[in-house]
Amino acid sequence: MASIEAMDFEGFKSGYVALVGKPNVGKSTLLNHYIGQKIAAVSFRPQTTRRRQLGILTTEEAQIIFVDTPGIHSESFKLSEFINEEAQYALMDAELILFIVDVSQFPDKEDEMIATEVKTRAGDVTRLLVLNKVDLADPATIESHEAAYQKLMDFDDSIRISGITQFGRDALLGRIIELLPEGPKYFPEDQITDTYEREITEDIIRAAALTYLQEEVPYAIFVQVNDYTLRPNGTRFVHATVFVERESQKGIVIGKRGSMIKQISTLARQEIEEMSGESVFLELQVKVEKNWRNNPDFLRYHGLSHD
Ligand SMILES: Nc1nc2c(ncn2[C@@H]2O[C@H](COP(=O)(O)OP(=O)(O)OP(=O)(O)O)[C@@H](O)[C@H]2O)c(=O)[nH]1
Ligand SMILES: [Mg+2]
Repeated sequence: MASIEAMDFEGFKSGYVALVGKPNVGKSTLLNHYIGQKIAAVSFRPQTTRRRQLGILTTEEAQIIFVDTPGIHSESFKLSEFINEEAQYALMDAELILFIVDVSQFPDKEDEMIATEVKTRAGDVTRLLVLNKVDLADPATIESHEAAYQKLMDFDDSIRISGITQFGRDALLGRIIELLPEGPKYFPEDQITDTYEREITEDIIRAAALTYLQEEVPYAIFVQVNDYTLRPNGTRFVHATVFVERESQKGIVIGKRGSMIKQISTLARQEIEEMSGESVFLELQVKVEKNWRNNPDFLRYHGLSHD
């Protein structure tokens, strides 16, 4: 039997494209744009994504398998190990790496840390520097910041884009397809992600909590969907538990006479409806699970551990 490399795919291209970069640079926003649907949770706060997630785009000429990753960061919870490993694994499997940065900001320690990860783990895989958020900076700033980012490693190419205003996004897609090797369709044409709606729903609820809660509280949250049932009247019934680490956080998440949890629930419900195209009834319950971010049993049970 012929090996995959030797087979003829008649010019069809395919491969895994890792989206890496520090938290909050716009990786998941870009993924949602290319897939044309909100499959990845986005928020204005860093560390919205906690797991690897595929976004699969199939066109006439190519199948691009985007791998969204959590931004590698330097906190020291047991949970952070999992988060950072998720990004590292994505690097090892990729055919192409998009190193995404926020060009409106000067590179910092976290950008350097990720650059080191890419250099040590990705071998000679093609690396594209994606300078995102050009809408937030003037040309002179972009110029000088780009020069600083270029120094992080030897990139094969660089491109300026905005995940919000469309600028450069089509050009980036074209460049990705050019750079991919010939290959098969790894996934059926109509499959757009490897993540079940149920898990996306968990991420959406967590992102809604990130949107409204302050400081450390939203990071102490873990969401588990317990019930995800389509009722005979066509409504999706969702029941989820919002875990926090301390009793005091529970009070904050619920808020005065339930005002905070109501806000979170309203935003989450709208986003779940947008994602699923169904009308949604969402019920949230808040529970304390002491210091779960450092609890190996809890993390393992909920799939947040590679041990
Ligand atoms: N102005 C501007 N904002 C952007 C752009 N791209 C993304 N954003 C915003 O940046 C914030 C973070 O976006 P995400 O897509 O969640 O970032 P991420 O890289 O996935 O972050 P993590 O999951 O935390 O690693 C959101 O508020 C986005 O709306 C852009 O090109 N311009
Ligand atoms: Mg993300």
